[in-house]
Amino acid sequence: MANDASVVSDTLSPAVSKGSLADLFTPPADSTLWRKNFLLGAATASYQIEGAVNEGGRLPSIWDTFSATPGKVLAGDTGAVACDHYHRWEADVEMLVSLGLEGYRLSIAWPRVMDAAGVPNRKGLDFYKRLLNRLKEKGITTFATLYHWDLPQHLEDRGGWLNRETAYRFADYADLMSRELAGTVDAWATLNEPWCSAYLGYGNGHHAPGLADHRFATQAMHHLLLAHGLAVPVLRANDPASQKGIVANIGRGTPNSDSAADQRAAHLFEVQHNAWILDPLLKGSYPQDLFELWPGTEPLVLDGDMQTISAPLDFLGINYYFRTNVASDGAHGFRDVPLEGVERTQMGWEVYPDGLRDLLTGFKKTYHNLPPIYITENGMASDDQVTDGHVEDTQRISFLKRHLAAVDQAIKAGVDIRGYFLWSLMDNFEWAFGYERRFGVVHVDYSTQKRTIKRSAEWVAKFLKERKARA
Ligand code: IFM
Repeated sequence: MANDASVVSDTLSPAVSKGSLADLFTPPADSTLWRKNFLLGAATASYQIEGAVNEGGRLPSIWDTFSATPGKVLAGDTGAVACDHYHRWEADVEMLVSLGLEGYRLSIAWPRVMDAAGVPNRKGLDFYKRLLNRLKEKGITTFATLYHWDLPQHLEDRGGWLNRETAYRFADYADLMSRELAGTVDAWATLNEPWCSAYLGYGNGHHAPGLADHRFATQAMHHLLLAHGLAVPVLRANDPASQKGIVANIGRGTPNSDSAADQRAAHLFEVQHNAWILDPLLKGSYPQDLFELWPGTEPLVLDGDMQTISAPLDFLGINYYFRTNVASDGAHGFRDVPLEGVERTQMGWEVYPDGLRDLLTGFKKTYHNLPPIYITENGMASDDQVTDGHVEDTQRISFLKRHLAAVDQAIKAGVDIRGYFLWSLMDNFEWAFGYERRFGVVHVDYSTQKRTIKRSAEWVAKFLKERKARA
């Protein structure tokens, strides 16, 4: 493949070897991140990197349909080619290994591995088998997510996540995957960010399938969580040695003033972003405040559902990106009040590492059964350019350092955090923002598919090399 990703752990670029930016990334000597059992890896997702949407018997997903609909994705971009990882996976694994990364979190495309009648697609299964086997051979710890938003279109045609039946089809899919891939996956995550699937997909329509009704969002969430709950025992039965969990994106909401109304608004923001998912999983019930925010949206819940949903987890994956400053909207809810003069990323998201620490320590107090945590995504987008073969993504180096410091603080405050995955290994299809927003620690030139290691990746590699040498 056209891959310029040099073996960076042996040949660091001069700026990095000289250590001129040392203070930007290297954690302090007393940081828990130096512990060699703290897993450091990178994450990706199938639709965002694979491409090859019509190859090997893959069926259409809701994101193929959505991105082909004019006006839904910036510049009309689609995941049809993406990073062409389906064809370039071997070089991409080499690149990951060359960076010294210890873990890789990927997702499996449901429409690639099963047809509408539930018949396995051998070609699709073989792709993931080869990939996961290679990662194992290379000593990489593998986290596989079963659902990172690419629902088969044929299921959406029957109601998607609004149809309870989809949860049972998901359990069948989890059964197939865990029988086929047992032994190659260290940790299974059922769902990635059910908040995004339910709210962005069915609540405000910014993501596929593009529906916009809060009643749809709460019902879709219930079926997503049910799908998770039905899948966990199946995964346990088929692949007992692996860990089983789920990945939630969490949001920090801070009040715009000390007023009781704004404090309440910040509370409701966090209920909508965090408790909506974490309460059913860890307490077995939905937070009633959610239905104050969205009156009349209680989902249909059948007997036994909440028990199924709240079965014990081996780990909880946490994805964190930014905070939102909010005020009361004068009625039942909140409105965003963007702060002036704060550091932001290419997404316009505020850089706010304390939010990660505060949420994690808060969850420890709220949920007495909080499972061990992996930060399964954290990172930032910047408008990165390749100049003379390099990408000077200094803001990202600083972002990563500050968020890793927040993780260290949370660990020191007693939260059991076992690892951290950068989002993302490489630039990729950023959903409604297409290819414009670059989250990778590796740059992708989409016209040639050339990969270029960014400075941030060099720094992570340097740290991992040093940590290995000290062990
Ligand atoms: O790119 C996404 C990813 O698919 C899910 N979590 C957030 C990332 C950045 O928006």
